[in-house]
Amino acid sequence: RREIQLLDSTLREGEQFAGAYFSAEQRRSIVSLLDAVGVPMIELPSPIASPDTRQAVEDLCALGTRAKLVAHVRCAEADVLAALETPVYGLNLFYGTSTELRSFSHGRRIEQIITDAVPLIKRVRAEGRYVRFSAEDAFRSDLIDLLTVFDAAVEAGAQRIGLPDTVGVATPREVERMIRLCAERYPGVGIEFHGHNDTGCAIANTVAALEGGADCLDVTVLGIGERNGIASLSGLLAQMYIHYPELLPSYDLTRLPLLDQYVAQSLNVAIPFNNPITAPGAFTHRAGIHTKAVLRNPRAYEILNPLDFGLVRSVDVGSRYTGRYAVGHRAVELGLNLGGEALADLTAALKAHAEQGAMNQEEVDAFIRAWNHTQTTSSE
Ligand code: HCA
Ligand code: CU
Repeated sequence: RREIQLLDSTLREGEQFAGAYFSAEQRRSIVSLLDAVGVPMIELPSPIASPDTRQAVEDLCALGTRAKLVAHVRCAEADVLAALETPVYGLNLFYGTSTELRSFSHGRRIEQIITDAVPLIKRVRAEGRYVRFSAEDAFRSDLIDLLTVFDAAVEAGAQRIGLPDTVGVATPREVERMIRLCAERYPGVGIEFHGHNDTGCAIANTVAALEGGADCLDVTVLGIGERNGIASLSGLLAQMYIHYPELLPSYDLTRLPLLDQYVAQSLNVAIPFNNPITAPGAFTHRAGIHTKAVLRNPRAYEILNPLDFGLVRSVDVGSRYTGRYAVGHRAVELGLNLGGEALADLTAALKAHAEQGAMNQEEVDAFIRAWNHTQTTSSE
């Protein structure tokens, strides 16, 4: 069976999200919740980033999670040595290889990148730790440069190579092609993809990487990260649940909502209205045609079963698009058994009322009760 690992980078990439800050307690809770969901790899910031971060890496390793914890580390000796002093499972090394990053960021030539990275990869391997080497901004890198650097990294012992779409420029087709090219060129070496969402393709690109042969996919909770972030854990899990359920046996998807809520709360933001699985309306059905079918069989308009995620579906009755099946269903829940004609009248009245604006559940219930009351009193 093919093994695909999700790598969650909420504590590293995620804390690069504008305004994000995770306290020591929040870092611990996030790692524990990720572990409960079953995410197999968790990326932590570089221990050299700050004294608190170094301490956090130590403390998080001490939690004894099932998930393997790796540190995200620049290809600089001091950074690597600091990470090796902590008990992390391995190091995720990275180095910018695009013309843009080579000119405007670190100013190094490809030969220099190799000279810097190779001894560090060997060093990490010599310590018996896992090492991944990624080429930052891979999708704007010259192909020959990219492969030259990867050849050297693999030769030096990197167990996985990473292709981040650092600026979110790639299309799904490009991603699939590049990943396949690398998977064929480096058999026996893992391939990791990390997709930014600048053009809204993060999840699509990450799925394309999976289809192209990647064995490690980077995500964060809610997709938080630099600028507008990367692929979200819930988005990837939704895709895998449908297309690759055999890859999810060790996950507990019912723990996902709590994780998303916890991270949203820690950031003081709401879960995005369009978030896969955990958006407030992700399992709310509204239009009459939809609700009629869903009340017969939810599969009509649901590809994900909310129960598998510990969630429930709801039927929104309070709109001008509502239908008599939905209204009748709610009326029954309120203890009213209306005949066909009465139901048609009630539905018409409710739709007319909703012309002035959407009604919430309480307003709908009050409306149905009041309508029923006038009916019964007027017929006396
Ligand atoms: C960063 C860049 C990075 C690294 C990804 C990786 C990216 O924020 O420093 O290590 O593979 O998007 O390129 O997140
Ligand atoms: Cu990134």
